[in-house]
Amino acid sequence: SDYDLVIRGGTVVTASDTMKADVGIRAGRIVAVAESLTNAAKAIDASGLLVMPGGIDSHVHMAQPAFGGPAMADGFESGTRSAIAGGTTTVLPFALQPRGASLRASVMDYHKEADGQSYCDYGFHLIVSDPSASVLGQELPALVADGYTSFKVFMTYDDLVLNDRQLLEVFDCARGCGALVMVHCEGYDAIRFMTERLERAGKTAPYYHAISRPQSVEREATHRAISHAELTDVPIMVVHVSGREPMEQIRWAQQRGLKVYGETCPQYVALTADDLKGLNMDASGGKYVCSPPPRDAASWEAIWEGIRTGVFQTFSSDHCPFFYEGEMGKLNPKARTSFRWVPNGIPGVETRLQILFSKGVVEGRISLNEFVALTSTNHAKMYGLYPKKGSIAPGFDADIVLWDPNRKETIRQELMHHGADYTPYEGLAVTGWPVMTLLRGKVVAEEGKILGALGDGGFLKRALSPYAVPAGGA
Ligand code: DUC
Ligand code: ZN
Ligand code: ZN
Ligand code: ZN
Repeated sequence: SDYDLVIRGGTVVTASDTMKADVGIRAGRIVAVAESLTNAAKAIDASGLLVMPGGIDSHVHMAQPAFGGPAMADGFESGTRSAIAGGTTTVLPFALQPRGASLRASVMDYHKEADGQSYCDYGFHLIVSDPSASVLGQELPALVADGYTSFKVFMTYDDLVLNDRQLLEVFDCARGCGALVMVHCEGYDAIRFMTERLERAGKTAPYYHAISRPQSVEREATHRAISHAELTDVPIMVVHVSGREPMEQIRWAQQRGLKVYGETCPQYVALTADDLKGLNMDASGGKYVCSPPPRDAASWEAIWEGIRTGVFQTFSSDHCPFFYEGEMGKLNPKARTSFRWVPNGIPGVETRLQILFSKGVVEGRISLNEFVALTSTNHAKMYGLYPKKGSIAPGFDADIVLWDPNRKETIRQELMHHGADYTPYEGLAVTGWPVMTLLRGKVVAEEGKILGALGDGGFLKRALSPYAVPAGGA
């Protein structure tokens, strides 16, 4: 036969086109997209379904230790299981460098966790917390050359924060080695000041997490990162943008011709600070603690404006799961004393596509093609995985999600495959659901059942991002 597998009768959607077509797969790759393909060893009937590139989630956390706090609820086994169940076939988690540690040794720790223990393909961004001379002079450039072509830096958190001088040094290094820099834009001192003031006033419930880091704190840091990027002529990706104020800073930079990119996430169009509100330490507010915090309904509209007008290139989950109950939980004894000790992050790798499809496509805010761009294609292009991942065309890996655009479902914990003991989207009604997920031509999930094997997922050595080329040239 000509094909190992043909996906027949579906509507193929890419970032640019929507077409009735069959998809022919051989040796794990797409080899044909045509009106009618025959002579296949096996066929899957996709009539009534959308045939889209598998999701690429370029912002997830798995097996990442939370400093002094509880362990993350997902390692690679449960985290990537959750990904494929939700139609995502590639994830880009972070390999975090603890201060004082070698960057290379840190990356190897994450490989130990992931290799042979993943259901989907994965690459790693680095997190640089200690930009010493040897890290910037040797380790980082060597790792970039080895396919870890992007890294994240933080403007807050005691264990991660870089000062302005360090940010500039790191940006300059990225310029030299062609890495794409992701920046967590929230200002350390402002958060510290607000947190201590709130605690002194006895305002320690989860809701005050949002009060401790309002949009102005995110806006200021976003502007500062942009200024440093301009000074060093280095492109940056501002991750997890929560509302109008930081969005407008990015738009302002883009309109001035600076290479500043933006990412946003489901929590910024589906949750609000009110979800954290009025609830004491025993109530559910702790389930929504993430940073930046979810804002309000007006912010949702600002985020949609940014999505529609191209301010944001990627829609990622920022999957960062912690347990809610029990010893390991967000509201463990220490976290009960103040929001300050509640680990920041929520699960979401399995629900990203449904939320964007439902609120975006079904509610008429974005096209099907924009959906594919925001959930897959743009991630591949931004992070050096294109043209291997991110589209349905000859030559691409056969990473595919078959999607029922009419399926009505209510997101709830019992449907989830993650390690966490809750979903922050419990009770959210959505239209559109993944029916089947294929990784390199193999059916790895179907109707919530995991058919793939642990170890099906492989490490992705990534090319340099074309988006990381400085405005002034390489
Ligand atoms: N930043 C992230 O990217 N994820 C979770 C928490 C945070 O601060
Ligand atoms: Zn460098
Ligand atoms: Zn962050
Ligand atoms: Zn994150």
